[in-house]
Amino acid sequence: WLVFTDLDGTLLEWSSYSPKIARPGLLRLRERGVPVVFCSSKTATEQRALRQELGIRAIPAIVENGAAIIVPESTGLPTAGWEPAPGEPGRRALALGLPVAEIQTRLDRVRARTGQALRGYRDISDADLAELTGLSVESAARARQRDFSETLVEVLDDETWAQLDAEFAREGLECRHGGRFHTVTGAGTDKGRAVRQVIELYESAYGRSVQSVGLGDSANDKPLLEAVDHAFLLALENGSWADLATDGLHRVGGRGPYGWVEVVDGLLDDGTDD
Ligand code: 2M8
Ligand code: MG
Ligand code: MG
Repeated sequence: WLVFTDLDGTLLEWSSYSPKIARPGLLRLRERGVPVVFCSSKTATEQRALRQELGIRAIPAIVENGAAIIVPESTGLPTAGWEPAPGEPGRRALALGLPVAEIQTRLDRVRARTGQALRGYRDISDADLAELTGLSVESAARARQRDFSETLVEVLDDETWAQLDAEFAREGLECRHGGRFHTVTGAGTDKGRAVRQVIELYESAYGRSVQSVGLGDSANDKPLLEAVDHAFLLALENGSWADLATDGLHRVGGRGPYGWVEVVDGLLDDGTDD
């Protein structure tokens, strides 16, 4: 097995961002040698802090909503031609989207054309973000260290977001909805593309095909769930599910990490190790 998991509202509790509920399942997967790849809007820095908290090392990471993949050299996965990951010794990075400076320039043009403020992480402080999210100020600082995306904190209705999508597309940008906020990357970037790439890395390293499992809770997880063999959509805080029209999706009754545990227990009981 190869497991791809979203973080907020999936592996992590929605309001506290705590990995406590999922932790034992993560450890059991690790004992069984099942790679668990974090696939999230979170930055490399945020994901590194979480791995450290959980004592997890040497695993690929899909960061900034699929805009980059980071792979430790020690995994032995084939990353020839990838760049050294900035600030992460011993890791290689593959950028799939646009650099953040370019995204900001294009967002400025959308601002000018639409008159929308498109308030994002660049416009607020670590303390502001901590207040908006319940993250600690240190965690908020890690969320703001973005290389390939900008998160918009603007509250707008669905119709306005849909109108903006056309403007983003004109600029070669893409905006994905993560539950709380909206993350803008280069067009053609999403969690699914990054997941397919990581599956290929493992398949070429193993010399055979692998069974992939995906877990998520929000609209930005749709491409992730479509890229895997076994897709699990976890319930939201309010007990309902995000409205994703995806074939073959398993809707899990448990909310966030409670659903995550149900799915992982099922996999582990299945007795399959590959
Ligand atoms: C953003 O991600 C969440 C979902 O994971 C969202 O889009 O609602 C990202 O900026 C992420 O880096 C940050 O940790 C999170 C904080 O809630 O918001
Ligand atoms: Mg989520
Ligand atoms: Mg396959």
